[in-house]
Parts: sequence; C-alpha cells; structure tokens
Amino acid sequence: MNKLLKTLLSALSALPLAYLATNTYLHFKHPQTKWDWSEIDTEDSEFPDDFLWGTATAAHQVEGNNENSNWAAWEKQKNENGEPRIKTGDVSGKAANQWELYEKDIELMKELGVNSYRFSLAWSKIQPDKDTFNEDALQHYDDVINALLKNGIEPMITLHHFTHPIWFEELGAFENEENIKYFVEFSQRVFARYKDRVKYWCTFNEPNVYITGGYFITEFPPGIYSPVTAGIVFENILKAHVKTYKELKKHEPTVQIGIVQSTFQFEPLRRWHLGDWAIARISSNIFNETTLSFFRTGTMNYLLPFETSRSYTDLEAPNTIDFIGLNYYSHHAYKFDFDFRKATQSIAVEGEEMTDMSYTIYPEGIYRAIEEVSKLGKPIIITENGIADAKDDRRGKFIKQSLYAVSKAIKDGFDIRGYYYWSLIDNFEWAEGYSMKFGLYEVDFETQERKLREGSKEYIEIIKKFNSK
Ligand code: GCO
Repeated sequence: MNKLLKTLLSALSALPLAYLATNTYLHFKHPQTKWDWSEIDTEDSEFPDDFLWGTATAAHQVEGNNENSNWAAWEKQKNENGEPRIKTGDVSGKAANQWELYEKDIELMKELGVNSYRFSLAWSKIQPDKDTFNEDALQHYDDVINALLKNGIEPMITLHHFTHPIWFEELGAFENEENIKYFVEFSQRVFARYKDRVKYWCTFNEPNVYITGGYFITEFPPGIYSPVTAGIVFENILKAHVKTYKELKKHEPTVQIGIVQSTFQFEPLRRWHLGDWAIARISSNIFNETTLSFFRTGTMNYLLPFETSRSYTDLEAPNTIDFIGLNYYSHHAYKFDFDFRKATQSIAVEGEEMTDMSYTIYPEGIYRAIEEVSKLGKPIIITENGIADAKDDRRGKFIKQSLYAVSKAIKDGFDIRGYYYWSLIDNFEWAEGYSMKFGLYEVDFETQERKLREGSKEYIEIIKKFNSK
C-alpha cells in the first residue's frame, strides 16, 4: 500500500515536468512567427520574369444566374432557427453578371497588367441534368478562354469550386463514393474541349474548407454537423482528384494539374495552456495536414480524438499533382473547450489589425504557409490571397506586405510560380453574402459598374515593375 502511494506521488510530481516539457516542445516546434514590419522595406522584392501574375474568381461568386446548383438551393433555405442561411439574407442572384460582362472584366485585367486569370466552370450550367451537356454553356467558356488568350492572359481553370449541380447533390455528392465517376466524366468532357488552350487546371478548390463549411461549421451545404461524414467526403474528394488527374493526364501530359489547398495557422490562444495547444494541433492536422500528407506520403490521416478517425492510402497520390495551389488568408486562435465546436470558434489573434472577416492581417503567415506546402516537393502557385476591406484603408499595405513575404520566400529558394489576388471584383462571399469586399474593383451591384479601388494600385505598381510579358 505504502509502495503504491509512493509510486502514485512520484508520478504526480512528474506531471508538472511533463507539462512543461510538452509545452516547451510545442512552443519551439510551432513558433508563432512575427515580423517587425517597421524594420522591413517592402520595396525590396524581386520576382522571376516568367511569374504568373493573376487574379482569381469562382463561377458562383461572380457569374450570376446559378439557378441549378446546390448553393442556389442553399441560399434560399432557412436554418433550424428560421434565419436565412446567408448571414445577410442575400442570394447570389445576378452576382457581378460576369456571364455577360466577361469582356469588360478582361479589360479590367488588362488595366491591372495581370497575365493570368483563375476562374471556375459552373458545372451546374454545363450539365444541368445528368444526361445533358449544354452546348451554349460550353460555348460560353470557349468564348471566355479565347478572349483571355487574345488579350495575352493565361487561363487557369478550377473544375470544382464548392458548387455542383442539384442532381449531383441529390445523389449525395461526395458523401457517396459511387458519385466520383460523375465528377470525373464532367472533367473529362470539359478537358477534352479546352485542353488545347488551357494549360493550368485545378481539380478542387479547398477540400478542407468544403468539409469544414459543410460538416463542421455548417455554413455551407449540406450544413449537417458530422465529423464522420466529413472524413468520408474528404477521402472521396481526394480519390476523385487522383482519378481525374490520371484520366486527364492520359490525354495531354503537358498540362499542369494541381489541387488547391487553403492554409490557415491555428494558434493556441494561451501558449502556456496545453488544452489550447491540443485544439490548435488537432485543427491543424484535420484542416492543413489531411490533404498535404496524402500528397506527400500517399496516406491521409483524418483524426478527431474521441469522435472519429479515418485513414486511407494510395501510394500513387504523390505523383498526381504537378503543382500545389495555395490559398492563404490569415491565422486563428483557439481556446480549449470540451466541445470541439465551441473550441474552434475563431478568435482573432490579439495585437493585430483586423480584416473585415473575423481574422486579422497576418502577411508573414503566407511565408509559413509556403514553408508548409513546400514539403510536397512540388511547384507552388499562390492561387488566392487577398483582403476583405470595404473601407479600402488596409488593402494597399496588405498587398505590399504579402508580396514582400512571397518574394522573400522565392529568394529563400522556394519554388513559387505565381500569385493570384483574390479577387478581381467584389463578389458573393458564400455565408457572408455581399457584405465582404474582396475586389480590386468595387462593384455597384445595381448598375454593375466596376471601379478600381485606390489600394489596388499597389498591385498594378508591383506588376508593372516585374511583369515582362
Ligand atoms: C474560399 C474560396 C473563395 C473565397 C475567398 C475569400 O476560400 O472560400 O476559395 O471562394 O471567396 O477565399 O474568403
């Protein structure tokens, strides 16, 4: 008895030491990098001659008339409290009417001086029902691609940017492995049509945001909290990527096909608190690591302790991306709670200026994100980076600092091929509706007039300096 008590006591006395050791380890393994911007000359940047300078949009957010997609249906619904799904009560409606105004938008791109444009295809317009491919819609994207090329702008296509046809949603979308074939078929069809003119293809935009929005935060369709289903969907999307990649590459080995990964850093709110660390690390593993480890090692490990775990291996996966698309916006702080949903309510990191979204301006985070995705050993294209800034009093500085960080990464040897600012024009920001102003151009949604924002001129200046094309 005495002996047992002694062992117990000595185990207990080792606890603070173990706590300290774990904390110290985490602290140094995951530093919260801070740069002293007052010491940095953001003019001191350099970019390669063949750099892709771009802007990005997605079909549902800018085109208008997306009547046939899962998001169109979602926007019209109310949640369990009888409130509209979209916080502002907006529906995407006519959006910025890019469907009709794409030539005007290409003129804006010319004014910016960009040499590339990332946009997505509205699957729901191209394949409104399972057995119909709409020739007019296909022709529309032919026209867009041709107009871009005529103006010296390299198109980059995203095949799936959060939205898909209602018929696909009704079949269970990516919850059902059987349905992968529909996505692959759609991709083959459009690829066959545009591959002679389009060199850059992204299969999926942010599988991690898709599953977080749809099955954790429930602000995206189908809006059902289910970490288990999230894992299934994650796996199926990664499988769909691999299948699509293989099919498409068979027919045109020279095209560049990647997947787009959103990277946020998750910080413990209190760096001394192991509970905060646990939430931050678990979130980062689910959000950042699931996709990255799959393409690095062939194994995806998806784990939410006490709730669900999933592992899937396909050793060919690392050979199914030609580049990694990186979307970077900011970082979040998390505070421990036994309820994971509560614990992952985003807290803005203290001491930093806010964007209009619920996160801060943290441009050095793009460097951290680059370091992280570079472990794949593939070229990196920054497929999105931008700021919601309705007052336009932070955009200019944000652009300069972010591009400085990218340039520093290039100087430090990271293989970065391009940068796409999100977004060309104001648009429908998913759950936030039209309240968030990401555009380099402000859009008056009544008149559809576009107006260059002052802060955007910084982007024009930098491009002018380095874009030799
Ligand atoms: C996303 C998307 C974009 C967003 C952008 C701003 O990350 O959700 O790719 O569609 O509009 O990131 O939040």
